[in-house]
Amino acid sequence: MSNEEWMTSACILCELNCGIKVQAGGESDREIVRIRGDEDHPASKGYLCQKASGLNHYQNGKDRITSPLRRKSDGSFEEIDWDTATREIMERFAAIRDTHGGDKIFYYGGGGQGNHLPGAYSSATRSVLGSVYRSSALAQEKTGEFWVNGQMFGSMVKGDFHHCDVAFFLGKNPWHTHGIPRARVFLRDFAKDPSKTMIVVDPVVTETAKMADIHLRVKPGTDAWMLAAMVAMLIQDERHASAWVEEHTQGIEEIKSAFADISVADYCAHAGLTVEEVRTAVDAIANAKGMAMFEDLGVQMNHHSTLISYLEKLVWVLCGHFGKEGGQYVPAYLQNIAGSGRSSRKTPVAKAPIISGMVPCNVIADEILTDHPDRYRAMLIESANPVHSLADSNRMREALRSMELVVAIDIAMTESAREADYVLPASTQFEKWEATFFNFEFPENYFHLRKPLFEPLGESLSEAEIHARLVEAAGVMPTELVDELRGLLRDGGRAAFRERFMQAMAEDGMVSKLAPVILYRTLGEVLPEGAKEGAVMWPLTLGFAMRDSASLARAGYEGDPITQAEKLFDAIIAGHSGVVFSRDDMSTAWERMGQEGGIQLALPSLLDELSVLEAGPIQRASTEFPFALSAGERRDYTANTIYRDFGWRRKDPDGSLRISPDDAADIGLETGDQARIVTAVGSAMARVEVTDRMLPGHVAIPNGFGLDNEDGTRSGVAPNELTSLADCDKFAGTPHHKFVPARIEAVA
Ligand SMILES: Nc1nc2c(c(=O)[nH]1)N[C@H]1C(S)=C(S)[C@@H](COP(=O)(O)OP(=O)(O)OC[C@H]3O[C@@H](n4cnc5c(=O)[nH]c(N)nc54)[C@H](O)[C@@H]3O)O[C@H]1N2
Ligand SMILES: Nc1nc2c(c(=O)[nH]1)N[C@H]1C(S)=C(S)[C@@H](COP(=O)(O)OP(=O)(O)OC[C@H]3O[C@@H](n4cnc5c(=O)[nH]c(N)nc54)[C@H](O)[C@@H]3O)O[C@H]1N2
Ligand code: SF4
Ligand SMILES: [Mo]
Repeated sequence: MSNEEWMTSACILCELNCGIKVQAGGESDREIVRIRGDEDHPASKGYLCQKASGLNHYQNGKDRITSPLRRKSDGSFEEIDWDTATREIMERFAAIRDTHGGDKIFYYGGGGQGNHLPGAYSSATRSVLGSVYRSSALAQEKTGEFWVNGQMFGSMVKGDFHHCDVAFFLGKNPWHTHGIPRARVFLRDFAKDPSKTMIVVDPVVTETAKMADIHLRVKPGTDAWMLAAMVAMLIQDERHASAWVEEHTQGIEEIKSAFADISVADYCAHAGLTVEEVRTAVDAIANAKGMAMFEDLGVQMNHHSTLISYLEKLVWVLCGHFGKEGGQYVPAYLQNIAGSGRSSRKTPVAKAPIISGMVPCNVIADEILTDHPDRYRAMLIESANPVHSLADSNRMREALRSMELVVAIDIAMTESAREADYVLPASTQFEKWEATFFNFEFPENYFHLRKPLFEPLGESLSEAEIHARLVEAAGVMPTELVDELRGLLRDGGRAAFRERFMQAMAEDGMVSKLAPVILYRTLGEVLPEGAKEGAVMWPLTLGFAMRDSASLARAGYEGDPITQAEKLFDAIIAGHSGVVFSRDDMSTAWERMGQEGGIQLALPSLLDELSVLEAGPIQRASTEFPFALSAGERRDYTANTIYRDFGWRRKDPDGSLRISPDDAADIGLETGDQARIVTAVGSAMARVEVTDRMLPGHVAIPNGFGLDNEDGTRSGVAPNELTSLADCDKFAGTPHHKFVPARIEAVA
């Protein structure tokens, strides 16, 4: 049976969240049987990649949980009802809060690639618990860059790829990982256009590198030397845009003195590149009308990552590629998931810097496995799988087991949920209204609230409902106010409701903190088409209208800010393919920059860090671990752990270990052989793929593999059984997953 109706939603496998059209069918009409791109989606415009066609493996995947679960004394789980679950969970959290302080209750997650509403609703529960420390996957990849952005620009920045004439991908393989809308169409068109230049810096001959005009095949882990050489070339040859720099930046004298004596020849050699290769790239950047940059995991999960984020930005700022077409801009946002980039607090035990409010992922286990009085004692995990995704899975498992209470909110029985005391079943992203805050497009930015395709399975609930119930179970939902607000919505409409709600927030701080669940229980109940979970968007549209009324007006929402916000909110609820909410030109980049006096070039702690480069990269060829293992490469059929079901993979079903022909010959390996990967923390067996994509000394395994099956077996290598907590960046604490010292052994 198949339902002919095409319903609208989005793919949830990467941050792009391309619009999809779906037909349901199969058993009880609950299967996704047909998927095509949604032409009406503002960014993807009908585009999809090959991964989206498997979305039924997410919706009807294995390991789905459909009832609240409680751990029994024998370690197994039993089903309980929601009232018991929410009551017991809040009683036990409250006991920990009252004895040790709410700051001992840690929150991890809040959303994956396609679902950011859980994080918005969970803030209510966290306020009730007094939980102040939190983290998410962003604190093992992006926080170093956020910190640099915060200091240089006072805001996040993005590259204007769709208008640039030079595109620079640094440790990024957009052919597979996207990161820009319609990535493959973009890359093909860009590569064909003789007036445009694509620069790719990657030790691997990736699909993207093959399309590049300039592929700098840097030695693994040495990007810092290459980028320092680039800055030095610009300074020493006086190639930088001096008039522009004079007008828009501060600190050029410090930069001149820091890079005056760097040996360009030595630094290029350290990176395994010739001076001519690097100079060709620098010439292209210096001569570009607009250069757009994307740095990603190849450098962000590698040595000197925060320094690299800084050097990379110096290269294009010195060439004037900010605030002009094809350069970098400051995006409009409804919810700023990147935060301020500031770091004003430290973690309670390890004293690690908290950037943009997030505890570095690599210290979480150490903050738990200690007798320090300030250790985290309980954890709420939501829409994340830290046992699988954070460094040193065994240590994370041990940390969770040692805690007084762990609660996981997930759709599936994951490696992390298995360590929890309670598991709460969330509806899938196709069973509730859901959205991502990962959109940062320019000159128009958009937002897409997706309508559910199916009823929730079993007893599962949306996170909005779960957090409302947790707050109610704690007895702190202001029920009189809720009733009053419901009455106002019924009789007086939105205006009277807004006035009373604003007044209540001004009078009582707790009302502001609980606002998401109060709105869900009031405004959410009267939204068209039952769009309950959309309620939390209402204050976000108001916030944007207050900050950026002009941008909203250019996008077609006229009137005073309140009128604009209400119009935008209604459009978001009604617009099932997404709506454009901002329309900018490059002058807005300058207006949005949170930095007085222009771009700050001189960041003293990172300029000091340049001295560590003087000694050159560490030589490891003759050590116990002679290889740099990239643990977690993205490939055709990887999508974090969103698909737990392996049936969707049409290639590389067990996730091969890629190795260069020279190394394979040395060790005595051929394609199809089994090899053992050994690191300082663990070992694993993998099938070998000999390929000249890889440089000698460099091997790679994919991410998202190694999920545990119910019967105790595991499919493929779980990368973080091999990675270490200690191996991380000294500024942001982000792990060196792309450079795990390893040994490869042939297995008879
Ligand atoms: N297919 C697919 N797409 C995805 C995802 C997925 O799981 N699967 N996940 C999404 C997520 S969460 C993220 S964060 C992004 C990540 O997107 P990317 O960062 O593009 O992904 P990776 O493949 O992890 O790493 C990028 C590149 O870094 C290179 N690299 C390794 N070592 C070095 C080095 O020393 N220097 C340099 N310059 N490069 C190096 C690798 O060869 C690789 O090509 O992808 C998103 N998109
Ligand atoms: N070694 C190594 N480790 C890595 C990486 C690497 O390259 N190498 N990459 C890292 C990166 S960049 C990232 S982003 C992380 C990703 O790792 P995580 O942030 O842990 O997230 P995902 O693997 O995306 O898993 C998302 C979780 O959300 C659940 N889920 C899906 N839909 C819903 C829903 O609607 N509600 C709820 N409550 N749950 C839902 C899924 O079942 C899954 O458990 O992994 C990181 N780990
Ligand atoms: S995985 Fe492919 S189809 Fe899905 S959102 Fe990303 S680019 Fe779009
Ligand atoms: Mo990521």
